[in-house]
Amino acid sequence: MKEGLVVERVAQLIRVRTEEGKELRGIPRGKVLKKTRIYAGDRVLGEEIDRETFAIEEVKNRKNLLIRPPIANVDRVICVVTVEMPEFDNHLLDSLLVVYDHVGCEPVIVFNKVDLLGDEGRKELERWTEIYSSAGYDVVHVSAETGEGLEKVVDLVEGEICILAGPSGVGKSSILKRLTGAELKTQEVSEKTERGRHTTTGVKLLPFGRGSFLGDTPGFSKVEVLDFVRRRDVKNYFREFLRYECKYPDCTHTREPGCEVKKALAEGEVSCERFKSYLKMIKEYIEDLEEICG
Ligand SMILES: Nc1nc2c(ncn2[C@@H]2O[C@H](COP(=O)(O)OP(=O)(O)OP(=O)(O)O)[C@@H](O)[C@H]2O)c(=O)[nH]1
Ligand SMILES: [Mg+2]
Ligand SMILES: [Zn+2]
Repeated sequence: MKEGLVVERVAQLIRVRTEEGKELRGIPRGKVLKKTRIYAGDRVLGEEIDRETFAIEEVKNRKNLLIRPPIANVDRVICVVTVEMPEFDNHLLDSLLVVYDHVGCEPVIVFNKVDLLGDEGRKELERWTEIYSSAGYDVVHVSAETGEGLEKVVDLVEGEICILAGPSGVGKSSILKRLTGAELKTQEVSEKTERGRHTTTGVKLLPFGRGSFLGDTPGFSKVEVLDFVRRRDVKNYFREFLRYECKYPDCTHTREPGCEVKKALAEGEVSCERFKSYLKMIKEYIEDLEEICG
């Protein structure tokens, strides 16, 4: 049997890309459909039954399955944010980092629209870049307008399934267009709702870089971490906290004695912005926060 990747799923239409790069219409056998639905990102096994058709015999186990839009086996999430237009919301980014890490997608932080920044904006960009790089994330500066920096995004991924995520209006679709060269035929994957707005009804993964695939997602303005991650697990997805060993292994880094994370916070090794974001996520407050962070 041959292996293929489901690169498109729109209503009943499935498109499978074979290892040789041929795109065929995927027709799942009845026994497959009894077991599971088929999503973009699924790795499938089957036969090419004619020049246009790939009969799907089996769906391989998924590493993960993201919702909205449904995409399976996502290796990387490219978290797109901006300093300006729209204004940077660090708590929203931190929430994305936690939730995506939790489902097994390695995040990359991309600051887009750097072409818009003046001196003040540049300073902000550098400040946040320092905070996130020291926390242990890859941070890239790009402009979908000028194309600057996008090659660095390509360099970070190879043969991976990636998605673009982030707030509305930060330029996710513009980056997708730049990276894949594809003019997203929105009409093809959208339909007009009664309110006259276009909503995505299908999912498409586009090839880019060195054997990677990229999917777009719609923007959002809020992520409630506790809808996805248990409260006591949130601390495990603040990767800079993992460098410290507190007195109690289940330390929540709030009021426990012998907390090394709080010590690092007081010493400026852990960022106050990140720590405040953590407290907000777990809906906690500590009395000595002002004292430590000012
Ligand atoms: N100056 C500048 N404008 C940009 C850049 N990238 C995108 N834009 C503009 O920002 C606006 C929003 O871009 P989109 O690509 O639609 O943003 P999006 O993140 O896909 O938005 P949603 O789909 O609503 O989540 C558009 O008007 C783009 O032309 C950039 O690098 N620089
Ligand atoms: Mg978009
Ligand atoms: Zn602690």
